[in-house]
Amino acid sequence: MADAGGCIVSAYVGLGSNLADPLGQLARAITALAQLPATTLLAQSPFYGSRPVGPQDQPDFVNGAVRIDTGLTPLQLLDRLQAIEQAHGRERLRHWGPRTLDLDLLLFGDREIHHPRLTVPHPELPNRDFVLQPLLDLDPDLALPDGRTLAQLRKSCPDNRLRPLRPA
Ligand code: A4P
Ligand code: MG
Repeated sequence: MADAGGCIVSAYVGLGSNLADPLGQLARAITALAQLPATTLLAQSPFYGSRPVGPQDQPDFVNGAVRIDTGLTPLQLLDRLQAIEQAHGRERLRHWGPRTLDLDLLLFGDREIHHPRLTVPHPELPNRDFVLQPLLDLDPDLALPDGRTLAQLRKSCPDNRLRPLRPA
């Protein structure tokens, strides 16, 4: 466990794509996540189609999430996620705009992280059904570090017309 801090933490990564074969992008990203050092891919959610949040002049998204155990630190993991995004041809053109692949670190154990490069839990998590539903598929009892359950949050978050695309 060369670059690990010594302890293994359960983390959740959200995946999104709305360009260049989104389903294929997510499938290849999950293969890349499974190959990260000091990391085990434990489970993947079903994939969902969703209406875009943000600019509406872009295609619908495909979204999903995975659960991993990792010995990487949160910033090491973020670096790895961004490297996978780059390898998938990610261009940062427009905030909340279209993208080949977006990997967000949603939860990192029960830690709250406030760093210039990284906020965990992901700040938009409570507002996004396309994040909450895949997380609930992975663990219906998940809660934020502040105690709010994802099941509660799911009931009050906006509707982005989620539709299951295929079983995981
Ligand atoms: N960053 C801070 N915290 C995190 C975190 N927890 N995980 C920083 C990942 N990155 C984090 O991200 C900008 C910077 O956020 C990174 O450099 C990192 O240091 P970005 O991916 O380059 O930019 P962005 O995606 O335009 O902005 P942002 O705020 O990350 O957008 P989101 O939240 O990723 O939302 N609609 C649907 N239906 N489905 C989607 O998946 N996604 C987005 C993007 C918009 N609308 C969507 C979807
Ligand atoms: Mg992002």
